[in-house]
Amino acid sequence: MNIVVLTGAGISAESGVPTFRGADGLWEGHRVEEVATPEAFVRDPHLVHHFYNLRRAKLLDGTIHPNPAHQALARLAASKEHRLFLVTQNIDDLHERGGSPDVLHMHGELLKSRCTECGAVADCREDLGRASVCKACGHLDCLRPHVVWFGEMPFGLDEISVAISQADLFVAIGTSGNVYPAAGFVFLARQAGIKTLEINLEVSEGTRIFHESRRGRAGDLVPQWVDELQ
Ligand code: BV8
Repeated sequence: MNIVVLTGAGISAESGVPTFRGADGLWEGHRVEEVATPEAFVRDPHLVHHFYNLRRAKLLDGTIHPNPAHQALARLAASKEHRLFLVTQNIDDLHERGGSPDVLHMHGELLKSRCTECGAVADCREDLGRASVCKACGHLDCLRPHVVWFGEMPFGLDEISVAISQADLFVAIGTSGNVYPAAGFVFLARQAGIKTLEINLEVSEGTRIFHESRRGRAGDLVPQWVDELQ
């Protein structure tokens, strides 16, 4: 079976990565939608760098590890009976650390920087700031997190829609269905006549669109679901 899996912040929640709407989308009193935008970066680059530097440091402080849901998807990727296309909204590296070989980060990656002068994308495991220098072009004060902000075009949309059109099953795991275009993928799947399954802790914005919706923690339900497929 060809399976497309879309994951969101909920799959990393049990690993200790806070979700966006768990704290009703607030960070230090700012709405995430106000901090994660190109306008915010122009208006207050220090605030936006600080937002990502804190999250990057937390991801790298040794307390955050892949959970059984990440590991189950890696098992699915290795199975011979199925072809898995894994796309995540998350910018953490827990799918990779959980063993998934191919992960499409449609909203970018926290552990990468991008140069606004030359476009170079580089690994980034330390704080970024206005004093940062691009190793590719040598410019100063030109690095930003390699993440997709609100109002910016997500990565891989064509690849994702092709994968959905060729899939037998579309599964959304740990996402509230608030953010587009990711939240629209289930409609694409329904239009293509594909079976759709949601695995989520709570009822989401998209629950009623899915053929089946399983309520519970990803760490419990995803390994069960993958076992059912074997
Ligand atoms: C776009 C990276 C144009 C950065 C993120 C006005 C102006 C401009 C745009 C818009 C606008 N109005 C609407 C839009 C579109 C906008 C949008 O959707 N806004 C929302 C707020 C309405 N989208 C965009 O701007 C996108 N770009 O539209 O470009 C375009 C696009 C296509 C075609 C043509 C033009 C770009 C959006 C990307 C923004 N960047 N992340 C960063 O991380 O800092 S989004 C960020 O928030 C995440 O990546 C994620 O996508 C989203 C959070 O969503 P979830 O992952 O679902 O997380 P959430 O906390 O909401 O839910 C967690 C769920 O897990 C919950 O349901 C919970 O119950 C569940 N859960 C919790 N624990 C568990 C669990 N489930 C299972 N087990 C558990 N243990």
